[in-house]
Amino acid sequence: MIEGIIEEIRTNGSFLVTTHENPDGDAVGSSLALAGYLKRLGKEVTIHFCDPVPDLYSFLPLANEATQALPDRDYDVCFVLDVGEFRRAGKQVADCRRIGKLINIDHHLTEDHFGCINYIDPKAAATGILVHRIIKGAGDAIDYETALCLYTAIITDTGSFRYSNANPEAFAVAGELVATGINTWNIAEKLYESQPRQRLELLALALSTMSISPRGDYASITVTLDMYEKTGASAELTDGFVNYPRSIRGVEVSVFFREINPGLFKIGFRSKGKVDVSSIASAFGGGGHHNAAGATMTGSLDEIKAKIFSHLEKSL
Ligand SMILES: [Mn+2]
Repeated sequence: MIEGIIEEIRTNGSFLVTTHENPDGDAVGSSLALAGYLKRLGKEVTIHFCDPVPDLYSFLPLANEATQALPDRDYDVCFVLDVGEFRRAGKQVADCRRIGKLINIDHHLTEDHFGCINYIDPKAAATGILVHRIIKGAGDAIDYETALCLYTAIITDTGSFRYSNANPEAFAVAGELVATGINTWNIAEKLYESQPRQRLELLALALSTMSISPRGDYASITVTLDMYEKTGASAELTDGFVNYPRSIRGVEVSVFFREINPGLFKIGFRSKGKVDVSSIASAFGGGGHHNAAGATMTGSLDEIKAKIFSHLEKSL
């Protein structure tokens, strides 16, 4: 599999590198690492993300080169990274006939094998791990810039090595990346110690809504539209809020109610591992993974909470 990808890199000249909408650390890090590697080989590379690179990751090399407008030209090869379903790469890529041969590199459990080559390994902690395998497989070294990107990909997708996907390979690759001279504290500071104050102000309001079930096995928090107004925070700053109720001792499932529009709510579910929250989310028309899932519901907040809590009372 890797040999086929290395052969495509060797024999082609122009590459498009893209990832999913609302890109996370692995999406940005793995894409920029691969793009930088291709550039080092003297290839012509366009980095296209359908959404802007979040501020949090703007310190990564080449982050400023990511373009939201897909150039109107032909490419030999299009690398699609960290994308479980092709439509998540955005409409421009999905509709384009000029992007060349599709190579799908991913670690999600997925049925959507949309590439000519599909290098999918759900055991890999991050897509960044797969990019590392490709560069090493080609016999090339990992330089400092690539290491910055790949380390960011790995620590964000493993929750700083806390999640169960942090396997021996993730630690081994991280060790190799650190040996290139990257400063892990600097990266951690950029990712976790540089929050906008509005995020903490919004979190304070959200935590004040916390409710815990009678048995103490699930807990929830809520963010409403007026909280954004009060704090000046935007919706993207709620990233990670859903983890707070889960961190309570005894809580197996956390629920995060987020108002999108009046009467329209996104509900995020997180599990500590014993409960499959994807089946809970699918009972409400949503979906996801064992430990992380979501649904969208309409109605009043009280109605929606009553429906979800009664489902949880019965199913946990
Ligand atoms: Mn990922």
